[in-house]
Amino acid sequence: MDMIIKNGTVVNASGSFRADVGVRDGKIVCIAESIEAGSCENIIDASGKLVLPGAIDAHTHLAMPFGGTVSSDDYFAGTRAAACGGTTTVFDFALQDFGEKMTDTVKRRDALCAPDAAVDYSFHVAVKDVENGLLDSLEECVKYGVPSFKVFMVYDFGVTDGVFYRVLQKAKEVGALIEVHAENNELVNTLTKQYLSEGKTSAWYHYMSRPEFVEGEADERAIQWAKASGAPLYIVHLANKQGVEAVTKAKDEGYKIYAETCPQYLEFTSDVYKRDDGRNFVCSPPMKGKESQDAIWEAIRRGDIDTIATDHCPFQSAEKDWGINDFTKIPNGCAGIENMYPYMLSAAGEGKITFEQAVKLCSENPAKIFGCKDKGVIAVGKDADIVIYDPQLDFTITNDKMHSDCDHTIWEGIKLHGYPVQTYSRGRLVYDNGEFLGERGWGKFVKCSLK
Ligand code: DUC
Ligand code: ZN
Ligand code: ZN
Repeated sequence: MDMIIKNGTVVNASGSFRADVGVRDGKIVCIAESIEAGSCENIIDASGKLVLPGAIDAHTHLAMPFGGTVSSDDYFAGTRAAACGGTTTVFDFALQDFGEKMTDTVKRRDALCAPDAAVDYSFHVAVKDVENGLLDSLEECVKYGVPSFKVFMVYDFGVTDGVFYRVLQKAKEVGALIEVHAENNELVNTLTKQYLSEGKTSAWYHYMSRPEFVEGEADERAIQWAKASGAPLYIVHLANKQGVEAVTKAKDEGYKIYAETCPQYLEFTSDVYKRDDGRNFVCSPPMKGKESQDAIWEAIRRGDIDTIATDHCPFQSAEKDWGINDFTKIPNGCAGIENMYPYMLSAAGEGKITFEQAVKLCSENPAKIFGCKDKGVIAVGKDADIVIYDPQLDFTITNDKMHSDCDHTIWEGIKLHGYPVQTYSRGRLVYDNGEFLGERGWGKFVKCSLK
C-alpha cells in the first residue's frame, strides 16, 4: 500500500465508523478496523479526526468571460483554492459559442483547463445555440462524458422558453440532465430600468431588481416545463422560499427535480447589499431575505435540497468598483470554492445538520447526480479523494489565508469551528495545514455517465 490513514472516523453519507483506510495507485483499496503497516512507510495518524470523501463543487465559473471582464480565478487558481478547502472535483461551465457543437465547446475549454487544473474536473455545457442541428449535438456530448447542460433564463445569452423546452425534450431523448439558472429576465430588465430612472443605483437595487418573486416565478415555470417534457431538471443556486416550495411539491409528486443551493445564501441575507462593500456581494440570484434563508435550511434538513455548490465566480475589487454608482456595472459573482466544505462541515459541528448530511450534499449527491462513478464516497475501488478534517480546529476566514487569486472575499471574518487539515487528490497530498502542495496539471478530466 502507498498510504494508510489510521485511527480516523470515516464519514460517508450512509454513516460513520472508526476504520483504517488503505490507498494504492490513487485508489482506496482497503477499509478495515485495523490495517497492518507491512512495508508501507506512509502512515497518517487521523486520531480524533474525520476521514471524508473530497467535496465535489458542481458549479464554478473559472476564467469566465462575464460582465465586461473575466472571473479572477483561472483553472489553476480556482482548483488550487478548491484543494485547500477539501474540494477534489470541480465542475466548470463551458459556455457554448454561437454555431459551436457542444463537444467542441468542451474540448475548447478542456484545452485551457487540462494544463492548469490541480484537482480533477469536469464540465457542464452552458447552451446558447440550438439551431442548425446543434441541438442534436447534445447526444455526442453525452457520449463524450459530459451529460449535463445548463440553460440560463437571464443574461444576454439566456434562452427563450421555447428553446429551454426543446433542450428538455432532447435531454429526455438522449439521457442528459438539464440545469437551469431561473430568474425572470423580463422582470429583471423592467425593474432595473425603473430603479435606474429613479436614480436608485446602489447595490441594494441589485437585490430590489431581482427579489424573491423574480426567482420564484422562474423556478415554478422551469419545473412546469420539466414536468411537461418528462425530463429531469436540476435547479442551480436555489435561493428563495417560493422556489423551495415548488421543488418540494414537485418531488412529493414524484418528479425528478433536483435542487442546489450555495453557502452564501445560507450565511448572508439581502441586508449585505446595504453595506458599504455591498457590491462585493453582488451575484445572481442575489441573497434573499431571512424567510427564504430559513426555508432553504429547512429544506436541507428534510432532504429537499440535493446539493451544495458554490457558483464560484470572483471578480477583483477594482472590477466590483465599476458599479459604485450603478449596480448594473458590477460584475456578478463571488468567491466560495475554498469555503463550501469547511462551511457546511462547521454547520454540522454546530448541529445545524449532521456530518453525514454535509458529506451527502457536498460529495455523494453531486457524484451520483452528475455520474462521477469513482467519486463521492470512501469505499474500496473509489478514487482516493480524501479529506482529513479536524472537528476541533477553529478557523477564521481571511483573504490572506485563501488560495484564490481574488483580492477579497465575502467570507472575510467568518468563524468556523472545525477545518480540513489535509486533502488528498487520488492519493496525492495536495493540501497540508494551510499550505497548497499540489501541482498544476495534476487534475484529470472526469468522464461522467448518467447510465
Ligand atoms: N451568477 C453570478 O453571480 N455569476 C456568474 C453567473 C451567474 O449566473
Ligand atoms: Zn447562474
Ligand atoms: Zn453560476
